[in-house]
Amino acid sequence: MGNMLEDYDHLLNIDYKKPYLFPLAGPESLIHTEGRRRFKLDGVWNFSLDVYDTFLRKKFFEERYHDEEGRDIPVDCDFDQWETVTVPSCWNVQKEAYTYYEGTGVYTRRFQYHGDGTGRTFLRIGAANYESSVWLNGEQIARHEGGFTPYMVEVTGKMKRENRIVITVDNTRKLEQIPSINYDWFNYGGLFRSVELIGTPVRFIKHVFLYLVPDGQYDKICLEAETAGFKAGESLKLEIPELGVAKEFPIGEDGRVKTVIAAKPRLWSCDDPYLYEIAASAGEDRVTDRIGFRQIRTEGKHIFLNGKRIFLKGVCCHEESMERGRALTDEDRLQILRTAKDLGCNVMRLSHYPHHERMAQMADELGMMLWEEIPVYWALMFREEATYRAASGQLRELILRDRNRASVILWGVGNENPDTDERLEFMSSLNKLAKELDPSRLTTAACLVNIDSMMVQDRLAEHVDVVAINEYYGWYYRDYQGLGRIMEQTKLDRPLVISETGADAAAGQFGDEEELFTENHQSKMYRKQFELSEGYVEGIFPWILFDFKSPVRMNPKQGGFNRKGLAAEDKRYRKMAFETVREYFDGK
Ligand code: GCB
Repeated sequence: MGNMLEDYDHLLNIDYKKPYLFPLAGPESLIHTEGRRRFKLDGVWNFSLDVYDTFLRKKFFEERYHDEEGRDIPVDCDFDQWETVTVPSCWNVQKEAYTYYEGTGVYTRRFQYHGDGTGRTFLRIGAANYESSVWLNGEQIARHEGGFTPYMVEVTGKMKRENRIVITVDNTRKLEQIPSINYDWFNYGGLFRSVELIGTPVRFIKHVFLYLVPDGQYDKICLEAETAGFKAGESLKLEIPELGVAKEFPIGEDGRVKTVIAAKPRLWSCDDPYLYEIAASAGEDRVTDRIGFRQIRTEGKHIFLNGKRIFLKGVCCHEESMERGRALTDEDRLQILRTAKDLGCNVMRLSHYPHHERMAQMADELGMMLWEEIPVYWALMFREEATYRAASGQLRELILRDRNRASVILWGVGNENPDTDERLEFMSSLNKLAKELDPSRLTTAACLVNIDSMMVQDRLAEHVDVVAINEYYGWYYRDYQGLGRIMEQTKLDRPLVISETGADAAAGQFGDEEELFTENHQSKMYRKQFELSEGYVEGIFPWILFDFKSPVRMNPKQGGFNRKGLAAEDKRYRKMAFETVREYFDGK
């Protein structure tokens, strides 16, 4: 039998992927990118769907057009002849025929490199959903899993004047992944965030993390930095000119600096989103950033920003455009943030996966708090090591990417996951990891409600700082009173927020308040929600700002869309409930 299998493998090349299981690039591949020399490789690339994985089976990455004797080899892969596409993008919106494609897509381009050979160069892929591999001049140099976080690989010495890069992206849903195979959003595939080269000196600053010491004194900033190539005792300089900070700190044996600096910054808040220019330098390296300082904390059942109790006037949002799929532009992001501002929000839940880092940068500038999360969503293979590795890797990558953004106040470690022992172990470990990596934020998760006892009952609730629940009284459960009972009966020692509530409404469909799918019903549902949760919760996040594509929504009224948006998917048409929520938030 064994031999037979080997024969088959030989004949059919069943295991063709094996040689390309290149070690995964993970969070340790990331370095601080703000304020560095960046050379974008975005723009026109050649592209092909690769339904049978021919790129690997036929080793197209070798790009051989001639044999050893110089004879022409007939090839099927003349990359330059392939269709062209703009990167970043999602193939699903490229051509109608690609809409529901799940599999591999191959992206490739040539580029020139004119480095002077003195420093180091890193390639950064902003995001590629889900698994991706990179070939540079015929050599595989990286592989990454996780569809929404960045990865990097050093390419120093690997570039010539003329280069060929190939990136394969595979969005096949698989059981052990994060998320797994079933979820309520559209599985866009592609190289949908920027590809760029980043230059550093030989010895460089790997990470800089600055935050207000969360002791309620507002007079100290903590600096955590990591360097590469420096000796113990050499120094790293931090400058925050507006605060009069210009100080050198010795680098430790481990290449790190961790220190507390006396400084009294003007505090960041939604009304006054004040940011400071900062610069860190060591040897020839210098990085800059714009950073706000604020404190977010809980005490008992309440949440405080800079010592002032706040109510989270939230809204959830997917990262999606009908024209561009998940590859949004800054204009799209501005429109989303402005719409949330119009709604009266002070916070957005960027559900259910890490959105582009520009979103947090823009939220920093505009004064919008954020809840960011990883797609630990519904049922997962909680027992599998690979699954935990994927989840913790994504969490680390997200935190490393966005931890200097004052706007981000909450790390979400999961959403509506069945309460088993394995899940508790899995998610409490993620929660612990978030706390270890970042002492300046709160953690949360959408926990479970027990519909027999009618209370929030979830063992994970003891671990997270803010307990959140998704509840759809008035929609999946028609009886609103259930919500009243849950609110009355739930006894927690920490803040409770409603992380989702909503009802589908087809834009422009009006009728009786009791009639499902009408804007009138959706609006009434929100009025009831606000009435019944009043006094029990520290925040509420309507589900959702805009209608979004989801193949699980098969009712003709939905037509492949989750219609719980307060506005339609065109981001322009606002439903009645938009005004209902706005009025409520106005009064809060
Ligand atoms: C939920 C999920 C969210 C869904 C929503 C719904 O609880 O967290 O992803 O889209 O319900 O519309 O059912």
